Amino acid sequence: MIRLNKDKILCYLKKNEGRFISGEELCKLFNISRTAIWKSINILRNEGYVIESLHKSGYMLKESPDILSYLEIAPFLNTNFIGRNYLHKNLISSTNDYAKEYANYYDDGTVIVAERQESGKGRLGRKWLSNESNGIWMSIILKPNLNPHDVVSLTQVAAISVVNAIEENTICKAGIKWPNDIIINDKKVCGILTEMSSEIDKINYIIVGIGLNVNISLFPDDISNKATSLMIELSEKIDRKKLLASILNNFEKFYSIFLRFGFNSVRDMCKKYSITIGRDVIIKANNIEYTGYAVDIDNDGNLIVETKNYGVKKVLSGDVSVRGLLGYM
Ligand code: BTX
Repeated sequence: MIRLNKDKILCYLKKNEGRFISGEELCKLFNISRTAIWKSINILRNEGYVIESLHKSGYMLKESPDILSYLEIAPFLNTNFIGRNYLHKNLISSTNDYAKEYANYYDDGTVIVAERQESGKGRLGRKWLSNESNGIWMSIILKPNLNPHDVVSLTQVAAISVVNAIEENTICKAGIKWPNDIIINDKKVCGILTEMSSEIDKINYIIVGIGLNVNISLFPDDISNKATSLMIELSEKIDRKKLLASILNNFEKFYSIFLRFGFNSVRDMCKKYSITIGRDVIIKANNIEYTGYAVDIDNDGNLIVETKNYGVKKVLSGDVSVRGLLGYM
């Protein structure tokens, strides 16, 4: 993974944070010239690293920038395959679109992270605000041996991973609006967009796109009443690196359980965090809209809704609005 001189040097400076490392030591260690060292240090400085240099003492790393590169998140990552192939982009149109374009070339578990997206996507052609470097905008490429029908439940596996990561890193209480939104205090803090390429009974690949609002301080008027960020909820900046690694750690754990034992093995957790069960809901699916009361999530991950006019309905997908404090959301 670490191929570039600047990355090797950065790794070494990180290991020795707070200590000067001489140019000579770096030259010997990586078998490169002093000019190459100096060039690499300048590249790192341009990336935002604060590196002090002192004549005769060498270089010391003083501060790392708030970026989600592999070297920044790796110290917190304890996965075997999720995120071990990792692409970090400064600006991209959409991590999901990029992942779809190159999915055939990348390994199972590859993660694409962007600092900013120009055309972040929600479901059904909707837009996802993600044009600044203040959230976690990423896609995970998966190549499981699953039936295409299981993909709805996979979205919920991603959702419980995000909720657990939020719990591990903050004091926020987050819930899941079935199947793909993470909600805090009745507002959306994260959306999940799962896309796939499949044949009738075989999946070629699945892209799980996760958009988590971390350090956004203000939303545009059109979504300010329904969107929130962790920073807004906590009135403080959150460490995106630890949070991202924590999402991937949780995802590998729950995804592995899910692949081995099926959705039933994570169903209790999905129910525990659900803000949909026990609430009035409006379902929009296939151009039909109906109201009802959400009673359960079944063994396959479907939402079970008791309706007035259509009896008990099993909802496999579609847009679900939940009645909350601020009306339906
Ligand atoms: P969704 O269709 O459920 O939600 C989209 C709707 O949410 C928008 O129509 C808007 O009302 C509102 N919205 C837009 N931006 C935000 C935001 N930042 N926070 C809260 N609400 C917002 C949810 O779709 C799925 C979103 C997935 C986003 C990720 S980011 C990484 C990956 N790449 C990509 O292009 N999409 C996914």
